[in-house]
Amino acid sequence: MTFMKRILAGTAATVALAASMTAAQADTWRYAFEEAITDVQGVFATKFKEEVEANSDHEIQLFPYGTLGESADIMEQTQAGILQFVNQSPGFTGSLIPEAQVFFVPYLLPQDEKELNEFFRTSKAINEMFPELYAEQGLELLTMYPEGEVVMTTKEPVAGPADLNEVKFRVMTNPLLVESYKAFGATPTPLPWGEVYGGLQTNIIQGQENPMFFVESTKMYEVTDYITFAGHNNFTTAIMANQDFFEGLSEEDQKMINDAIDVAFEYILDYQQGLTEESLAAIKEAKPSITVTRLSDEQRAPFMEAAKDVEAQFIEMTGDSGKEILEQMKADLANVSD
Ligand code: 6CS
Repeated sequence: MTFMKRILAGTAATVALAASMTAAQADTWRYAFEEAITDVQGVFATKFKEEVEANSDHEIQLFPYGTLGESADIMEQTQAGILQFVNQSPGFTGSLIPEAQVFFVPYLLPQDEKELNEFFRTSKAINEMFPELYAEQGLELLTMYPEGEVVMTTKEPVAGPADLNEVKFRVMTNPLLVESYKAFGATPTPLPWGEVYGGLQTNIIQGQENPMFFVESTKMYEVTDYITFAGHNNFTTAIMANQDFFEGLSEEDQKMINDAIDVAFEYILDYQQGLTEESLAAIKEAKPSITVTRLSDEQRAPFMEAAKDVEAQFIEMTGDSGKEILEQMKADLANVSD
Protein backbone atom coordinates (compact mmCIF):
# COMPACT_ATOMS: atom_id res chain seq x y z
CA MET A 1 0.00 0.00 0.00
CA THR A 2 1.34 3.43 -0.87
CA PHE A 3 1.71 6.07 1.82
CA MET A 4 -1.27 8.01 0.39
CA LYS A 5 -3.50 4.90 0.19
CA ARG A 6 -2.64 4.06 3.80
CA ILE A 7 -3.69 7.51 4.96
CA LEU A 8 -6.96 7.27 3.00
CA ALA A 9 -7.74 3.79 4.35
CA GLY A 10 -7.03 4.99 7.87
CA THR A 11 -9.33 7.97 7.41
CA ALA A 12 -12.10 5.75 6.04
CA ALA A 13 -11.80 3.40 9.04
CA THR A 14 -11.95 6.34 11.45
CA VAL A 15 -15.03 7.74 9.70
CA ALA A 16 -16.75 4.30 9.82
CA LEU A 17 -15.94 3.92 13.52
CA ALA A 18 -17.26 7.40 14.31
CA ALA A 19 -20.45 6.67 12.36
CA SER A 20 -21.01 3.40 14.22
CA MET A 21 -20.52 5.20 17.54
CA THR A 22 -23.09 7.88 16.78
CA ALA A 23 -25.67 5.64 15.02
CA ALA A 24 -28.39 4.19 17.26
CA GLN A 25 -27.75 0.57 18.16
CA ALA A 26 -29.82 -1.89 16.13
CA ASP A 27 -31.48 -4.34 18.52
CA THR A 28 -33.67 -7.40 18.16
CA TRP A 29 -36.77 -7.20 20.37
CA ARG A 30 -38.88 -10.24 21.28
CA TYR A 31 -42.69 -9.99 21.13
CA ALA A 32 -44.99 -12.84 22.21
CA PHE A 33 -48.75 -13.14 21.83
CA GLU A 34 -51.54 -15.56 22.72
CA GLU A 35 -52.80 -16.53 19.28
CA ALA A 36 -51.57 -17.85 15.92
CA ILE A 37 -49.80 -15.51 13.50
CA THR A 38 -52.92 -15.42 11.26
CA ASP A 39 -55.27 -14.59 14.18
CA VAL A 40 -56.12 -11.03 15.24
CA GLN A 41 -53.24 -10.70 17.74
CA GLY A 42 -50.87 -12.10 15.10
CA VAL A 43 -52.07 -9.63 12.47
CA PHE A 44 -51.59 -6.78 14.94
CA ALA A 45 -48.10 -8.02 15.84
CA THR A 46 -47.11 -8.39 12.17
CA LYS A 47 -48.21 -4.82 11.43
CA PHE A 48 -46.32 -3.52 14.47
CA LYS A 49 -43.19 -5.40 13.36
CA GLU A 50 -43.46 -3.96 9.83
CA GLU A 51 -43.77 -0.43 11.20
CA VAL A 52 -40.88 -0.76 13.64
CA GLU A 53 -38.62 -2.29 11.02
CA ALA A 54 -39.56 0.32 8.40
CA ASN A 55 -38.91 3.21 10.75
CA SER A 56 -35.83 2.10 12.68
CA ASP A 57 -32.86 -0.24 12.50
CA HIS A 58 -34.42 -2.50 15.13
CA GLU A 59 -35.86 -5.91 14.42
CA ILE A 60 -38.87 -7.62 16.01
CA GLN A 61 -38.90 -11.36 16.55
CA LEU A 62 -42.46 -12.69 16.86
CA PHE A 63 -43.46 -15.61 19.12
CA PRO A 64 -47.00 -16.86 18.43
CA TYR A 65 -49.07 -18.90 20.90
CA GLY A 66 -47.44 -22.11 21.98
CA THR A 67 -43.87 -21.24 21.04
CA LEU A 68 -43.05 -19.98 24.54
CA GLY A 69 -45.82 -21.55 26.59
CA GLU A 70 -49.22 -20.39 27.76
CA SER A 71 -50.41 -16.84 28.31
CA ALA A 72 -49.23 -16.80 31.93
CA ASP A 73 -45.74 -17.89 30.82
CA ILE A 74 -45.28 -15.09 28.29
CA MET A 75 -46.38 -12.56 30.90
CA GLU A 76 -43.80 -13.88 33.38
CA GLN A 77 -41.12 -13.77 30.69
CA THR A 78 -42.00 -10.15 29.91
CA GLN A 79 -41.95 -9.11 33.56
CA ALA A 80 -38.55 -10.79 33.85
CA GLY A 81 -37.24 -8.88 30.83
CA ILE A 82 -36.71 -12.00 28.69
CA LEU A 83 -39.33 -10.65 26.31
CA GLN A 84 -39.68 -6.96 25.46
CA PHE A 85 -43.32 -7.03 24.31
CA VAL A 86 -46.36 -9.12 25.15
CA ASN A 87 -49.98 -9.23 24.04
CA GLN A 88 -52.11 -10.55 26.89
CA SER A 89 -55.84 -10.30 27.38
CA PRO A 90 -57.19 -8.96 30.68
CA GLY A 91 -58.81 -12.40 30.87
CA PHE A 92 -55.45 -13.56 32.15
CA THR A 93 -54.01 -10.24 33.45
CA GLY A 94 -57.02 -9.94 35.74
CA SER A 95 -55.38 -12.26 38.23
CA LEU A 96 -52.34 -9.93 38.35
CA ILE A 97 -54.16 -6.59 38.07
CA PRO A 98 -57.62 -7.07 39.61
CA GLU A 99 -58.99 -3.83 38.11
CA ALA A 100 -58.41 -5.27 34.61
CA GLN A 101 -61.32 -7.59 35.35
CA VAL A 102 -63.63 -4.66 34.68
CA PHE A 103 -63.68 -5.91 31.07
CA PHE A 104 -65.69 -8.89 32.33
CA VAL A 105 -68.60 -6.97 33.77
CA PRO A 106 -71.20 -8.31 31.31
CA TYR A 107 -73.02 -5.88 29.01
CA LEU A 108 -70.69 -3.01 29.95
CA LEU A 109 -69.11 -2.56 26.51
CA PRO A 110 -71.33 -1.43 23.63
CA GLN A 111 -72.25 -3.86 20.88
CA ASP A 112 -72.10 -1.16 18.22
CA GLU A 113 -68.69 -1.50 16.53
CA LYS A 114 -68.15 2.21 15.80
CA GLU A 115 -69.00 3.18 19.35
CA LEU A 116 -66.77 0.45 20.72
CA ASN A 117 -63.80 1.47 18.57
CA GLU A 118 -64.21 5.12 19.52
CA PHE A 119 -64.34 4.11 23.18
CA PHE A 120 -60.98 2.32 22.87
CA ARG A 121 -59.50 5.33 21.06
CA THR A 122 -60.64 7.94 23.54
CA SER A 123 -61.19 6.25 26.91
CA LYS A 124 -59.49 8.00 29.83
CA ALA A 125 -59.74 4.79 31.87
CA ILE A 126 -57.82 2.87 29.20
CA ASN A 127 -55.37 5.54 28.10
CA GLU A 128 -54.63 7.24 31.43
CA MET A 129 -55.73 5.14 34.41
CA PHE A 130 -54.81 1.60 33.38
CA PRO A 131 -51.22 2.53 32.40
CA GLU A 132 -50.59 3.46 36.07
CA LEU A 133 -51.91 0.12 37.29
CA TYR A 134 -49.88 -1.85 34.74
CA ALA A 135 -46.78 0.17 35.69
CA GLU A 136 -47.09 -1.16 39.25
CA GLN A 137 -46.44 -4.60 37.74
CA GLY A 138 -43.40 -3.43 35.75
CA LEU A 139 -45.40 -3.13 32.52
CA GLU A 140 -45.70 -0.25 30.09
CA LEU A 141 -49.26 -0.49 28.74
CA LEU A 142 -49.03 0.50 25.08
CA THR A 143 -52.62 0.03 24.01
CA MET A 144 -55.78 -2.03 24.37
CA TYR A 145 -58.06 -3.06 21.50
CA PRO A 146 -61.20 -5.17 20.96
CA GLU A 147 -61.13 -8.57 19.23
CA GLY A 148 -64.81 -9.12 18.53
CA GLU A 149 -68.09 -10.10 20.14
CA VAL A 150 -67.78 -13.06 22.46
CA VAL A 151 -70.06 -16.02 21.73
CA MET A 152 -70.76 -19.10 23.81
CA THR A 153 -70.13 -22.45 22.16
CA THR A 154 -71.74 -25.42 23.87
CA LYS A 155 -72.82 -29.01 23.37
CA GLU A 156 -76.47 -28.28 24.14
CA PRO A 157 -78.67 -25.31 23.17
CA VAL A 158 -78.59 -22.20 25.38
CA ALA A 159 -81.67 -19.98 25.50
CA GLY A 160 -81.29 -18.79 29.09
CA PRO A 161 -79.39 -19.34 32.36
CA ALA A 162 -81.36 -22.53 33.13
CA ASP A 163 -79.70 -24.19 30.14
CA LEU A 164 -76.28 -23.58 31.66
CA ASN A 165 -77.18 -25.48 34.81
CA GLU A 166 -74.58 -28.23 35.38
CA VAL A 167 -72.65 -27.11 32.32
CA LYS A 168 -68.94 -27.01 33.09
CA PHE A 169 -68.05 -23.86 31.22
CA ARG A 170 -64.41 -23.02 30.51
CA VAL A 171 -63.37 -19.47 31.27
CA MET A 172 -60.00 -17.71 31.22
CA THR A 173 -58.26 -17.68 34.56
CA ASN A 174 -59.71 -14.66 36.29
CA PRO A 175 -61.95 -14.55 39.34
CA LEU A 176 -64.59 -12.19 37.96
CA LEU A 177 -65.18 -14.36 34.89
CA VAL A 178 -65.74 -17.23 37.28
CA GLU A 179 -68.31 -15.12 39.16
CA SER A 180 -69.86 -14.08 35.88
CA TYR A 181 -70.54 -17.63 34.72
CA LYS A 182 -71.75 -18.58 38.19
CA ALA A 183 -74.24 -15.72 37.92
CA PHE A 184 -75.19 -17.01 34.44
CA GLY A 185 -76.09 -20.37 36.03
CA ALA A 186 -73.09 -22.46 34.84
CA THR A 187 -70.27 -24.26 36.65
CA PRO A 188 -67.27 -22.12 35.64
CA THR A 189 -64.00 -23.93 35.01
CA PRO A 190 -60.95 -21.68 34.65
CA LEU A 191 -58.35 -23.22 32.32
CA PRO A 192 -55.40 -22.09 30.22
CA TRP A 193 -56.14 -22.07 26.50
CA GLY A 194 -54.18 -25.23 25.71
CA GLU A 195 -56.61 -27.40 27.63
CA VAL A 196 -59.83 -26.24 26.01
CA TYR A 197 -60.08 -28.33 22.81
CA GLY A 198 -59.14 -31.56 24.60
CA GLY A 199 -61.40 -30.70 27.53
CA LEU A 200 -64.40 -30.34 25.22
CA GLN A 201 -63.46 -33.44 23.27
CA THR A 202 -63.32 -35.57 26.42
CA ASN A 203 -66.38 -33.86 27.93
CA ILE A 204 -64.47 -32.56 30.97
CA ILE A 205 -66.02 -29.23 29.99
CA GLN A 206 -69.13 -28.66 27.91
CA GLY A 207 -68.83 -25.02 26.91
CA GLN A 208 -66.48 -22.10 26.33
CA GLU A 209 -66.66 -18.50 25.13
CA ASN A 210 -64.57 -16.64 22.57
CA PRO A 211 -64.87 -14.27 19.62
CA MET A 212 -66.03 -15.84 16.38
CA PHE A 213 -62.72 -15.64 14.48
CA PHE A 214 -61.09 -17.68 17.25
CA VAL A 215 -63.93 -20.24 17.33
CA GLU A 216 -63.25 -20.72 13.64
CA SER A 217 -59.44 -20.72 13.60
CA THR A 218 -59.10 -23.02 16.61
CA LYS A 219 -61.88 -25.30 15.36
CA MET A 220 -63.97 -25.04 18.51
CA TYR A 221 -66.97 -25.87 16.31
CA GLU A 222 -65.62 -29.40 15.92
CA VAL A 223 -66.11 -30.08 19.62
CA THR A 224 -69.27 -28.03 20.27
CA ASP A 225 -72.58 -27.96 18.40
CA TYR A 226 -74.29 -24.69 19.39
CA ILE A 227 -73.11 -21.12 19.00
CA THR A 228 -75.00 -18.54 21.02
CA PHE A 229 -74.80 -14.76 20.72
CA ALA A 230 -75.92 -13.31 24.05
CA GLY A 231 -74.31 -9.89 23.47
CA HIS A 232 -72.68 -10.04 26.90
CA ASN A 233 -69.17 -9.01 25.95
CA ASN A 234 -66.53 -8.09 23.43
CA PHE A 235 -63.07 -9.59 23.81
CA THR A 236 -60.52 -7.01 24.98
CA THR A 237 -56.79 -7.43 24.70
CA ALA A 238 -53.71 -5.40 25.67
CA ILE A 239 -50.14 -4.85 24.42
CA MET A 240 -47.44 -4.16 26.94
CA ALA A 241 -43.70 -3.67 27.04
CA ASN A 242 -41.35 -4.52 29.88
CA GLN A 243 -41.18 -1.16 31.63
CA ASP A 244 -37.43 -1.11 32.42
CA PHE A 245 -36.74 -1.89 28.77
CA PHE A 246 -39.13 0.83 27.56
CA GLU A 247 -37.83 3.46 29.96
CA GLY A 248 -34.26 2.67 28.91
CA LEU A 249 -35.01 3.55 25.28
CA SER A 250 -34.24 6.90 23.67
CA GLU A 251 -37.17 9.30 23.35
CA GLU A 252 -36.92 8.78 19.61
CA ASP A 253 -37.37 5.00 19.93
CA GLN A 254 -40.22 5.42 22.41
CA LYS A 255 -42.01 7.70 19.95
CA MET A 256 -41.30 5.30 17.09
CA ILE A 257 -42.86 2.44 19.14
CA ASN A 258 -45.91 4.49 20.11
CA ASP A 259 -46.39 5.53 16.47
CA ALA A 260 -46.12 1.88 15.35
CA ILE A 261 -48.72 0.93 17.97
CA ASP A 262 -51.07 3.67 16.72
CA VAL A 263 -50.75 2.41 13.14
CA ALA A 264 -51.33 -1.22 14.18
CA PHE A 265 -54.31 -0.18 16.34
CA GLU A 266 -56.16 1.48 13.46
CA TYR A 267 -55.14 -1.33 11.13
CA ILE A 268 -56.56 -4.04 13.39
CA LEU A 269 -59.88 -2.24 13.83
CA ASP A 270 -60.20 -1.97 10.09
CA TYR A 271 -59.06 -5.57 9.56
CA GLN A 272 -61.83 -6.83 11.82
CA GLN A 273 -64.71 -5.26 9.89
CA GLY A 274 -66.94 -8.13 8.82
CA LEU A 275 -64.66 -10.74 10.39
CA THR A 276 -67.37 -12.19 12.67
CA GLU A 277 -69.66 -12.80 9.68
CA GLU A 278 -66.84 -14.24 7.55
CA SER A 279 -65.83 -16.62 10.33
CA LEU A 280 -69.42 -17.68 10.84
CA ALA A 281 -69.78 -18.44 7.13
CA ALA A 282 -66.58 -20.51 7.21
CA ILE A 283 -67.86 -22.49 10.22
CA LYS A 284 -71.22 -23.15 8.55
CA GLU A 285 -69.40 -24.42 5.51
CA ALA A 286 -67.11 -26.67 7.53
CA LYS A 287 -69.95 -27.94 9.73
CA PRO A 288 -73.43 -27.44 8.24
CA SER A 289 -75.07 -29.02 11.31
CA ILE A 290 -73.89 -26.22 13.63
CA THR A 291 -76.78 -24.32 15.25
CA VAL A 292 -76.32 -20.57 15.56
CA THR A 293 -78.68 -18.57 17.77
CA ARG A 294 -78.90 -14.86 18.48
CA LEU A 295 -80.78 -14.49 21.74
CA SER A 296 -83.74 -12.09 21.66
CA ASP A 297 -83.89 -9.11 24.04
CA GLU A 298 -86.28 -11.12 26.17
CA GLN A 299 -83.88 -14.07 26.31
CA ARG A 300 -80.98 -11.73 27.15
CA ALA A 301 -82.86 -10.12 30.03
CA PRO A 302 -81.95 -12.70 32.74
CA PHE A 303 -78.27 -12.57 31.70
CA MET A 304 -78.43 -8.76 31.95
CA GLU A 305 -80.02 -9.04 35.37
CA ALA A 306 -77.19 -11.34 36.50
CA ALA A 307 -74.69 -8.74 35.26
CA LYS A 308 -75.73 -6.41 38.11
CA ASP A 309 -74.45 -8.93 40.68
CA VAL A 310 -71.21 -9.33 38.75
CA GLU A 311 -70.67 -5.56 38.78
CA ALA A 312 -71.24 -5.51 42.54
CA GLN A 313 -68.74 -8.32 42.96
CA PHE A 314 -66.19 -6.45 40.87
CA ILE A 315 -66.41 -3.52 43.29
CA GLU A 316 -66.19 -5.85 46.26
CA MET A 317 -63.03 -7.43 44.80
CA THR A 318 -61.26 -4.22 43.84
CA GLY A 319 -62.49 -1.55 46.29
CA ASP A 320 -62.13 2.18 45.61
CA SER A 321 -59.61 1.76 42.83
CA GLY A 322 -61.92 -0.60 40.89
CA LYS A 323 -64.90 1.65 41.53
CA GLU A 324 -63.01 4.64 40.16
CA ILE A 325 -62.06 2.72 36.99
CA LEU A 326 -65.60 1.45 36.50
CA GLU A 327 -67.07 4.95 36.91
CA GLN A 328 -64.53 6.42 34.51
CA MET A 329 -65.27 3.68 31.99
CA LYS A 330 -68.98 4.43 32.21
CA ALA A 331 -68.26 8.14 31.68
CA ASP A 332 -65.99 7.31 28.72
CA LEU A 333 -68.73 5.09 27.27
CA ALA A 334 -71.33 7.82 27.71
CA ASN A 335 -69.04 10.18 25.78
CA VAL A 336 -69.02 7.93 22.73
CA SER A 337 -72.69 6.90 22.71
CA ASP A 338 -75.04 8.91 20.50
O1 6CS B 1 -59.75 -18.01 25.35
C1 6CS B 1 -58.54 -17.80 25.35
O2 6CS B 1 -57.82 -18.24 26.23
C2 6CS B 1 -57.92 -17.08 24.16
N1 6CS B 1 -58.88 -16.32 23.42
C3 6CS B 1 -58.49 -15.44 22.55
C4 6CS B 1 -59.44 -14.80 21.62
N2 6CS B 1 -57.23 -15.04 22.47
C5 6CS B 1 -56.18 -15.56 23.31
C6 6CS B 1 -56.69 -16.30 24.50
O3 6CS B 1 -55.72 -17.16 24.98
